[in-house]
Amino acid sequence: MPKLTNQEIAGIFARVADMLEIKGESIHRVLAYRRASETIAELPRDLSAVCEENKLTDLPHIGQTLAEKIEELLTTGELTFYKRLAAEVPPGVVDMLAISGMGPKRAALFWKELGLTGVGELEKAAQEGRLRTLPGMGAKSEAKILEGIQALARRTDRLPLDRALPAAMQILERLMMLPETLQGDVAGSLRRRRDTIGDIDILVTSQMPAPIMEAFNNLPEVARLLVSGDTKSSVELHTGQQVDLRILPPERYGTLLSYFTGSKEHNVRLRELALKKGLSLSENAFTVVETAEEILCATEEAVYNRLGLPWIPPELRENRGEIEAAQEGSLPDLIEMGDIRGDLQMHTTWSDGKASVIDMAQAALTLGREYILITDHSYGLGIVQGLKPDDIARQRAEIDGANEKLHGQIIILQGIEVEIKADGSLDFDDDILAQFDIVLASMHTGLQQPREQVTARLIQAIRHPRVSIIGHPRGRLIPDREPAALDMDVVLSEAAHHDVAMEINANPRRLDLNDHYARRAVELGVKLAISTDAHSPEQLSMMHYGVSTARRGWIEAKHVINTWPRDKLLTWAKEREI
Ligand code: DGT
Ligand code: CA
Ligand code: CA
Ligand code: ZN
Repeated sequence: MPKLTNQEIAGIFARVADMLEIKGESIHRVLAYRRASETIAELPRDLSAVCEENKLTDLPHIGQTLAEKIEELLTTGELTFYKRLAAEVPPGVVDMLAISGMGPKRAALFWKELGLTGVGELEKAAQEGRLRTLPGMGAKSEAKILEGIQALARRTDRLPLDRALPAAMQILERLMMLPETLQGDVAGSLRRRRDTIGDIDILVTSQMPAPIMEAFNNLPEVARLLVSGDTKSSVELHTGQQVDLRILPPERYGTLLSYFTGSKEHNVRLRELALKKGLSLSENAFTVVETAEEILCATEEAVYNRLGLPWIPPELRENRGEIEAAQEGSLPDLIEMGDIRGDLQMHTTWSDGKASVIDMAQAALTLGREYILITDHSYGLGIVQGLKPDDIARQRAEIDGANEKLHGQIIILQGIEVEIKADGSLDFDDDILAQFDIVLASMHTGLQQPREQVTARLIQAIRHPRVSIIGHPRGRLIPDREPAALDMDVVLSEAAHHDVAMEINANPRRLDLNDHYARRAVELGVKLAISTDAHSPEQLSMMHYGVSTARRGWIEAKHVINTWPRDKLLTWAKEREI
């Protein structure tokens, strides 16, 4: 019997937690299983090895009872407790919890009142209008469940960038430390910095691949080998991620890196160009079609130059016009981290942030920022402790004090993330908004409004004379929340007309605007802001995710207001106000 993997055991505990919750058991019991499941899912080593060392209870959230259940699973492949629960709560009812907005109480309600035991049955019942008659339900919540089911069908198991990138870098670093390794890079969608990642691709060069393969296949993070050969290997990590490794000698690195960076669509175009020159292109080399003679490329520059092109930055390699631009010599001069001078969205203990104004400023200073805009939430947003009108002067005094202490090394500006209410009006009146240096406006609730309504709502905020920036305009969250159904061409045209900047929120779970809409924004003449939305000092370093997204959107420094010197920024914000 093959031993259960960490992911399988984590999955069983997560389902136990769900079943207990549907049964209405105490929240402590539910949480015990849920936390244990998270511990196991994120554990970078083999759970059975920990078990053999008798160290299960050293793991966070694993006590004696849970350790015994893990042992039972590892030795028998089954869990009596799970089987007993599964006999009571149908598995299809547990599956309903994957629908966004569905809690255990509702799942239990649909099961007990209507006898529904699966997502399919639930969908049918919603379409027939049978859910709205239940207590606490209505036509609106019924429609929401239908939308949730459709979103579920679209959902993939691609990883958010911030889960894949650190894992990949850690593995690459280990391989780079081996004496046989000469060069190495993360390739694939990660190198192109897509917002979600299918699998991790790692490339290294060496004259002696065998010891590197051996080391890779035996990394403690590796759960099992999927494919293994002399120069390529695919493994699955304990965290469930797949990693592909390729090794070639350094004189072939250019073609290797180019091929495995992709995208597939970009590669197809490169191969067409090669064929026109009588060459075939693979990960190993160019080959002259007539003579079968190989032409090796040690660098990507050499690959592109052979095709008559300048090197193309990885973020552009999606066959969205970059080949034509390269041929015409009109590739964009993409924004870089070094262009960023300020950060225009962050939260402090004045709302839901974890750190004080000065702590945020000091952290931003070490990252090289010249100025920051503190943008705590306005108080109307029910879910957080927000800034009230009579807090503003006190916060200003604190900011002035911090600025004095910092002696101009970094300048702290006072802003606000004012809530755009469901009707499009703002949480604060005009005279209150006038007290801030720069006003950022965002929507956090009611994002499921119909297209016309939510578009009109955002446009009303864009037209407001005090609003300079719209925060995370579409409101998506990766992987859980679909963006608002905004008519983005209308929104962006309006932003261009009123000279309101649109944010690229650098939080890797938002990346909103995404690459596509950032590019469209700039085409329509809209300015952008790239901001971290940090809720702690550590999160200020997420800026690079936003910059990569901007690069994928063909954005140059001149399009982004926080690359400007502070005076220019403040003048712009003032002049915009009517
Ligand atoms: P992912 O993993 O789904 O996020 O996306 P990628 O782009 O990392 O795709 P992946 O891991 O399947 O392959 C890595 C790169 O290798 C891909 O971007 C281009 C290249 N590649 C893979 N399969 C093919 C293929 O069938 N044809 C061509 N031209 N290139 C391929
Ligand atoms: Ca990949
Ligand atoms: Ca791959
Ligand atoms: Zn926000």
